[in-house]
Amino acid sequence: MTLHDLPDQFESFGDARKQGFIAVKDLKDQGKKVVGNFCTYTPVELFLAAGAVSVGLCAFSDETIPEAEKVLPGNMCPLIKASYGFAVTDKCPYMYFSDLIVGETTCDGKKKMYELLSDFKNVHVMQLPQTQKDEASRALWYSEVLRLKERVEEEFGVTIAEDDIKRAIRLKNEERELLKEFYELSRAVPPPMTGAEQLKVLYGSQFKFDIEEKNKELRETIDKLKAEAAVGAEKVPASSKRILITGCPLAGVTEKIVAAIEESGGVVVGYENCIGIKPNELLVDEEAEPYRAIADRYLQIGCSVMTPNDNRMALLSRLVKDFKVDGVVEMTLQACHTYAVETAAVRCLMQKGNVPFISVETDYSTSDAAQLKTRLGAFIEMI
Ligand code: BJ8
Repeated sequence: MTLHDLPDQFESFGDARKQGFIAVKDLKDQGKKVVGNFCTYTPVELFLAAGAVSVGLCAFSDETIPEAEKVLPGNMCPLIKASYGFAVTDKCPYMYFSDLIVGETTCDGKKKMYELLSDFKNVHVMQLPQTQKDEASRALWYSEVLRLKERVEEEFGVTIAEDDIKRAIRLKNEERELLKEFYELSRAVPPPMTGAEQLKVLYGSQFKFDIEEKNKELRETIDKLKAEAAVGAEKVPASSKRILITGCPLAGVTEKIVAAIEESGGVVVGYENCIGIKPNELLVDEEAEPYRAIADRYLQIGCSVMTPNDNRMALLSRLVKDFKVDGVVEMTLQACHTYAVETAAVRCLMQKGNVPFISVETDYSTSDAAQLKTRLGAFIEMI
């Protein structure tokens, strides 16, 4: 499917990334500050409260990997190499326009890459605790949120007032609630959209910078899908095997996984990973002290860099039931050790629930597309 084939309710999100390049340049021309980030742990409410624009940086193509490998080891996660490659070549307009780049000490590769990035970009690294349940972790992360607030205020010459941060929290919560309402439409049997269409909206929504406008468009998209379902439109055969995707972030070239599933009689009903459900399930408590509420919310994200990572397991168990899942496909990126090791725990969880499970490892090349199609096709056939 090309972007131009998208039904109109998905169209505006289909080319949002491309349009976002123009939009971010316009915003810079208007004097807006831009903050680039790489990860779901980044508390973007702080940037919005400071009047800055928050952008997700380019990390999903192999285009700049050869350049990155002049510095980074070849046997490293492609997401890290791509991120660094886009920075070093200045081929990512979002990176180019960023006044500040915020990263976190998530996996080893990322935190070491940030050191190199700091040599030529303005980088702030948050010290992310690696466990979620103890008070010391909670206190550390809270202090890191406050340290980021100070950095943003100093960098942009602003003071974030209580009303600013509360408004930013409200807006982001609204966006998350709308995204949740959107992807939960696929709990229906059959779902009202394919997984490829769902992904266009989830990924595309990251490149719309006016949140109020984005929320309006999300509302329209949801309403159109609901209206179509109400008149009995069936876009996906009811017999399609319902697949939940988990693992590393998936977009760009790794959409080959979605294509392999959906060309083999499956339909992706949900994305548990950082492109879909994981970043949107939790809300920031609007009644609590804002910075404490932000810190507590972000620290609960179930990424494999946490030990133990019970929150991912709890979320997966719930999603399998809620989305009436027939099978779970995990995608790990080559040399992502935390997700690769955690595969054993996810497999065990699925075995206990009698849920078919497969884990595939890939990178940002297209050379394994046929092999993935064979493996995922066989998986769907045996469900
Ligand atoms: S919250 S998933 S966005 S860290 S794939 S770079 S973990 S070696 S991307 Fe991630 Fe934040 Fe977690 Fe989400 Fe390292 Fe693994 Fe590469 Fe990864």
